[in-house]
Amino acid sequence: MTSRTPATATGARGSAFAGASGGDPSGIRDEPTRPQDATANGLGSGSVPVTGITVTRHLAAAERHASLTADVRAGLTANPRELPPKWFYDATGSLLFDRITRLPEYYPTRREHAVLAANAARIATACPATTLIELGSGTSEKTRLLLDALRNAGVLRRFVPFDVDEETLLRAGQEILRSYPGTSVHAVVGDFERHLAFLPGSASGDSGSAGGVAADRRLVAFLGGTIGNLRPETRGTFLRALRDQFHDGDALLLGTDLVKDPARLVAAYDDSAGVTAAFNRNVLSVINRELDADFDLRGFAHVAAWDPENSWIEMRLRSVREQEVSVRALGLVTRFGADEQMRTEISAKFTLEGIRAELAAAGLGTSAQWTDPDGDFALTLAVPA
Ligand code: AVJ
Repeated sequence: MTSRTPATATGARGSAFAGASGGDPSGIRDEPTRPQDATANGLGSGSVPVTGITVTRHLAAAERHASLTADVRAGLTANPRELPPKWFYDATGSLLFDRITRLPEYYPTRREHAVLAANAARIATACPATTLIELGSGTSEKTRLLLDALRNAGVLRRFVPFDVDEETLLRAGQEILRSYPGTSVHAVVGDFERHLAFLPGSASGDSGSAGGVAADRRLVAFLGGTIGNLRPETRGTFLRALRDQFHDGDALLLGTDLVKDPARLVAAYDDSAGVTAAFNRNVLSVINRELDADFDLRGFAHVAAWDPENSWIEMRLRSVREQEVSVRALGLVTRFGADEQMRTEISAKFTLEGIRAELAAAGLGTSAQWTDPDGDFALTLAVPA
């Protein structure tokens, strides 16, 4: 198809991945989509029209599928079994998460919003960034608080949402384009555990000149407490990778949920309306659909537990009976014992000192730290030490 957008960097994926381990990422194409490419974004029906958004794809559908396949094979054959939380977020999972953020028990989103609303202007003063990069977007309301503050400071030029899900990115990008005329949007489809080296404006992944952005100062926002999905070692690797590509003036804004009464923590992950339970089981629907499996969702119960040793909430799925599951795409048939539990997510909870120590270990100095009045949630602003 001649109308296919050149921004479909499928052919460049190989070099993007080679680049991730030190190769040359120059094969990545970053080109603005054109109006006639409106429906040619590879999303098929239900796709979002794209105009004026530059898209960089590190993670095309085939790569995503290979990654899911590997994760599910490893996870279902491990003992105990475990599935990574990133696979919750298909269209249904993203909608369910959105409902979670409005549940009475799920305080983190509201608390973080409050801390951000109270301090956005200070953040923009401390880091007058021309580019706002948001890792794991879909938090558009909070994004707007930051974009407004940077716009009011007169510095904002570009918004870079970075997410695994292209549809989410494009939808968010369109809305931002509409509300912030004059601001360019450069969406990056990728996995922040693997493609961090290619943030726009960095030495290796720069496309800043193409977007007309020079002397780029970047604020990287990683909000929602999503860093808590990573184990401590992985957090260290991630923070170090981020720090390694920071220039002077760049900063990280990190949102983290804080340790509190375990009853409140557990309630936030086991709401009375059962939305979190549906969100948890949704990973089985994703596997059923994408890997031709036959998980019976009614055969798995939602479990949320506080682990004080590791300081994290764990979500698990408990097989309510002995049952056999077939994952045809893997040629795998596997038996779950009655009451067998499979971990689907960890969500770490932090202390203010603990956050500063983890950042310091990665070469990042804390320049400011704020919480909501109740001390439920923290925002930390950090710069290269
Ligand atoms: C989006 C990863 C921050 O860990 O609180 C919400 C996901 N899981 N309820 C979190 C989630 C269950 C959420 N994060």
